[in-house]
Amino acid sequence: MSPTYRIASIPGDGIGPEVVSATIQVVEKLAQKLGKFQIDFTHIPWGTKYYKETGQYVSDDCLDTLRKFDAGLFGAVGAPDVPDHISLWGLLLAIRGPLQLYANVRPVRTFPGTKCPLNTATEGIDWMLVRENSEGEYSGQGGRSHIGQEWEAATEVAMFTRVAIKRIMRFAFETAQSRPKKHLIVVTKSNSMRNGMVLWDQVASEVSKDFPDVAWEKMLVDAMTVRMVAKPQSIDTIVGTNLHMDILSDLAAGLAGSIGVAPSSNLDPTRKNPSIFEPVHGSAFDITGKGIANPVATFWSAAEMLVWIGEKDAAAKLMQCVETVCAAGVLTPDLGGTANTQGVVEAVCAEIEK
Ligand code: GGG
Repeated sequence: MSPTYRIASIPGDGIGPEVVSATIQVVEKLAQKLGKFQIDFTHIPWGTKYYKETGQYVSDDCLDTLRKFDAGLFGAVGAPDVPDHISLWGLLLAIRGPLQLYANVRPVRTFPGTKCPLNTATEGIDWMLVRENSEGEYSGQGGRSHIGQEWEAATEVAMFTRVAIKRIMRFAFETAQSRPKKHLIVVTKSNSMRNGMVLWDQVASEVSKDFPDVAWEKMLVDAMTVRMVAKPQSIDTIVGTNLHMDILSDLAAGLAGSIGVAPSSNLDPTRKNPSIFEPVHGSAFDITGKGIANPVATFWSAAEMLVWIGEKDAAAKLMQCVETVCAAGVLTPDLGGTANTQGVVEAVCAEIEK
């Protein structure tokens, strides 16, 4: 009997519902065409509308709700009339940390239809970015005092634990080991940040001993930005902290051509909890409702989800169809095309049908 996968669909805010709806259409088409598995999407209404109705971004039982699914497909979070730290902590960060989705994996490569904005040296990018996703600068520690007064103060504590560094480092070395170049760059700021970042360097060195076939090096995050622009071919897998990799992955997506095609996976490598897949981009209120959002980042995120749940062939077929459509010039305006979101969906579905 063919398996049925239960997927939580959390479209969220802004263009999230547009790109998630587009993706459900192509994944359902793929499942129907291949006939090897069923996929059952359940809509979960968390987001800013839910917040305005209930006072919170997610339900009280959100973690147990998600645990009923094999995986989640997320859209975006953020609204013009709610402070970003309220929406981000209310939704995404209320899930990633508590579910211990500690490995945020962001593949970046030049994609058919994208143009590298800087120079041709960035063509042929094929990087794997691994972001620690459970602590660091996103640990939620800190506070404000003397609010509104001249001597107002605020702290934002970056908390790093040996356990969390070790598990993300092992994951990163394993990821690098599985790739042809077997090369890993460990990004820190251990010259000025002399506690947590030095612990990162130490743990990297310890873990590396179990991976003698992986060539690795340390790099300061500021120098890494220059290397990404100037020597992109010298990079394969990169691992770094929650904040550093959030920033570097946007830079990487921009260098490869567009954040509109950049996917991400929030993984629990222990598989105790469902992993959640989402485009790197946010809610993009400037284009919400215009029907022109690029669905490719979410298609690619769904392909990563299919790999994770065990449907590698389906994932490969989906990516091949998406790349064929993009190479044929069916592109949304962010890539210089004239197609709308539904036009891309229909082109990909037609390619799946062939
Ligand atoms: N689809 C991802 C999304 O909505 N991201 C919003 C955002 O601001 N994320 C910040 C982060 O991942 O740290």
